Amino acid sequence: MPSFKLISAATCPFVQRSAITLEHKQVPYDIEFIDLADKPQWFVELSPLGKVPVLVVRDGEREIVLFESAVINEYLDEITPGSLLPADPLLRARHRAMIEFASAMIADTWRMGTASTREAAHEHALALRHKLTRLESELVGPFFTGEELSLVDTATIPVLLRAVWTVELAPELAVFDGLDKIRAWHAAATELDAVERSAVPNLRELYRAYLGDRADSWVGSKLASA
Ligand SMILES: N[C@@H](CCC(=O)N[C@@H](CS)C(=O)NCC(=O)O)C(=O)O
Repeated sequence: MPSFKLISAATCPFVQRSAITLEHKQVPYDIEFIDLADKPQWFVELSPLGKVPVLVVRDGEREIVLFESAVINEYLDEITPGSLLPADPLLRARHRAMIEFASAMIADTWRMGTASTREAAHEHALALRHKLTRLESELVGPFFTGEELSLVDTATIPVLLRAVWTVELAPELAVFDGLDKIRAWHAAATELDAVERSAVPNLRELYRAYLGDRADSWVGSKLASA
């Protein structure tokens, strides 16, 4: 087995996707946190897009730098027992598409949390809710395909966590109202050891503080009155 080093930023949902996959597949790894607001020069040279996650893979003589969470996760899945993607090529393609769909939800969630006005936050909340409503009709429960975790789960759980933390601050955004299977998905995810170990222990507080520190965030402004 190669050795792995995950380059992380503590609150990044894309990093958490890979960390959940590493933890769930019980792959040993080192982790190094960087400050994205002040990227170290070695990281700028290492990361082709200047983004986290980056997975540095040392395999014998080779050192290969992987980037893009979906690519990292598929690689980790391929080199470990028990696939987190369906065997059928058509379903596998559908799962890859749903992982991309989860990326769009990460964008909605970030925009909802950082929007400067109530109206804009509601607009992004609605966009997120539309996507979650689609998912509600497709997901088996408690996880995407049933009892077992899939790569769609490892890609979606980080956004479910952050969306819930955002709505805790501004319940009027009503993202999850009536979406009982999505709520159950979130609840099941929070019970997983792999999810707990994938993040720094105070991630919820860090995420809230990140929103609160943004002077222009309407959701963040709720922290002052929370
Ligand atoms: N498509 C990428 C997105 C990664 C991404 O956007 N990471 C953010 C942090 S959450 C980042 O590194 N941003 C730094 C920058 O854009 O300068 C993936 O799935 O890995």
